[in-house]
Amino acid sequence: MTDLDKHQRMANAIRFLAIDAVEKAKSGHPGLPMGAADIATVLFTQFLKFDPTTPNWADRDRFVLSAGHGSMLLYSLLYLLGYEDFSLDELKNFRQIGSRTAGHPEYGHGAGIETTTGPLGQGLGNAVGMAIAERLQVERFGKDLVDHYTYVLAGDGCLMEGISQEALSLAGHLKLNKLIVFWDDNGISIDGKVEITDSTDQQARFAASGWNTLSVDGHDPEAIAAVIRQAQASDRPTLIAAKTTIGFGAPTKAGTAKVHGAPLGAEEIEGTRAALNWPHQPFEVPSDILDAWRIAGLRSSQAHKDWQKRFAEADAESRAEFERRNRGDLPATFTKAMMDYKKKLADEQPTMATRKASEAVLTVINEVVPETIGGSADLTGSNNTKTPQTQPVTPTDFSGRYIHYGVREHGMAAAMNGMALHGGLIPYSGGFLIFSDYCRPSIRLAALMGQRVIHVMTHDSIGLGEDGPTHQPVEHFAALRAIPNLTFFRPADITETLECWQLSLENRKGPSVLALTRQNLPSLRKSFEEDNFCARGAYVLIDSEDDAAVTIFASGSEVEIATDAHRELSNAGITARVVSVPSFELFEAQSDDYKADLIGTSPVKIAVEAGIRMGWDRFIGNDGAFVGMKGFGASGPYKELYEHFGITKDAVVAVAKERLGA
Ligand SMILES: Cc1ncc(C[n+]2csc(CCOP(=O)(O)OP(=O)(O)O)c2C)c(N)n1
Repeated sequence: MTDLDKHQRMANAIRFLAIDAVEKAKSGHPGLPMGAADIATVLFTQFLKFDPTTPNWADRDRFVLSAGHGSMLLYSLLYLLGYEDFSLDELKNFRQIGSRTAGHPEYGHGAGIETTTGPLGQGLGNAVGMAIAERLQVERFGKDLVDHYTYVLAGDGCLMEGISQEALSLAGHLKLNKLIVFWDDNGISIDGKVEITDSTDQQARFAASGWNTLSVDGHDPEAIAAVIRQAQASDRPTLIAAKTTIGFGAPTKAGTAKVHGAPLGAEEIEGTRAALNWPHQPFEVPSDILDAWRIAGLRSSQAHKDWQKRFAEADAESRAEFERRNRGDLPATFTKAMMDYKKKLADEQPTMATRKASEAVLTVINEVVPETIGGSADLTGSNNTKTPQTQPVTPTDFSGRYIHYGVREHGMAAAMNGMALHGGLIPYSGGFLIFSDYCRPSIRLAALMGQRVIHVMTHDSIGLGEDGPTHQPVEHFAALRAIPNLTFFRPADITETLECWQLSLENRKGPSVLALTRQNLPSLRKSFEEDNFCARGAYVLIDSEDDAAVTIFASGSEVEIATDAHRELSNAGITARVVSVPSFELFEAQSDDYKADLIGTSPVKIAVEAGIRMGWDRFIGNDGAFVGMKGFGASGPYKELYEHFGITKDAVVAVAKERLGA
């Protein structure tokens, strides 16, 4: 058997596993795996550094299947290479409930899947973050411990999505030379030929953003190997435009949209078996070919051993620190630093905007947690995410800890996911809360994947004032609270800001959003408490000795309004309590008893939040009173806007009195 024969039979093993699994599931996407099998075979058998026996080896090369619909390409590879989590039975259970082989690759379903993909373009964005992470970690731990590539397979769809522009221009700017993207240039998407919708010169586009661009016949293994070698030597990220035929080998459907996302059908499969000379039963891989794949799986075991040796020889401090950061543990000094600062705040009772409070807290955090990587989407001075410890990362210097992401919220959030997935880093970002809409798909994926990324989102309501309704979040609290496994925080003062930061960092299993104000807020927590009150999601800030006639629930900047109203109600002889609600999600996680006690039995329940009502009925019931927004905001000085929209102490007092008949 010639090398070429062997290559083709190995690639055909991928093709037929994909064909057979899609056929058995009666759904899926055979076209991409069939078209990209040659690229994948060359990459995985000759270049990619990985060890199936230790899938999470920190210095492995990363492979991201950005075109996640081609999931059977990845599952076939993982099975053939000998990854334990991907048995033949798993492939036979493709797309079934509980299998590791979901419709699209799901991070956490099995070791070997580096990220969840399916929403096109996200994988490309993640890969940029992974490549940034690699460069950052090289600066911190040296080439002996960190030296890997990030490879991506992206389709036409990934490149058409807007996120691709943010991702590629960021990567080009940062000169991420160890990022290598294969573009599966098959000219086909779902509606037919790509030319019916797009006529971009993709290579010119990438080149314009500082990429190295190469092209290759995606079915010629020698040419593919040569082009990867060239890409590896580049001083810039590389796009490899690989001309392929979607559904390669299918006699009537190859090269057409028919093979993109539907089973081939018995007749076409028979024809494909004949055309590719693959006379085997469904899911059968001849033993010589399976052996060849398994041997390919062992290819990097020596590289892994060498790495282990270098790791063992590293100094004890670097070893311990490398392992701690990769495990995701916070440093032992973290809790004490936070406690000390909390005590100081209780003494000093500062008045400041929570965005400023966040900066003050971050200055404490960044001193003791060296793995945080800050940033902002061109709003550094507004988001207050940069502290003295975080010098900017530049194309030539990755020793810094602060990324100027540019005006690229979506690219930023996707890259942050990639950094978190890479391991060893805790990314946090800055942006305006209103533009959470611009990066929501990546935030959702962070939640789905259970990744610790922290989004500082400032200018969180009409309280931002003059910039007006285009910049004033109204529905965003509700929209973010709706994402499962995302913790949305809206702290009311500096102490709550500290507590919410602490909770965000301690939550390894999901992302957090901190919604922070532009306007000043007083300290509302009057005494030092070791307990993290925000951990309960909602807590009684001001209690009443007797059964309270009124309970006022509020979040963020409106807690001040609630406390002012409380004072006036008390003066009028009306018993009231104030509940601060920094996080709906953490409240829901409390015991039923806690929740029932907290909501209480006041005949009048009022919620105050400068957003829409959605979600607050949980606290105040259908018949509760809501003081907040009903529609979009307006442009004007913020105090006047609060008056204009009736979100005031007087409004709260008035509704309380009216309902009490007082
Ligand atoms: C953000 C997003 N929009 C739409 C889809 C639905 N979708 C899945 S694949 C696809 C076409 C992709 O075409 P291409 O990347 O060329 O893949 P190929 O046809 O080569 O497999 C579309 C629109 C998606 N998965 N993600």
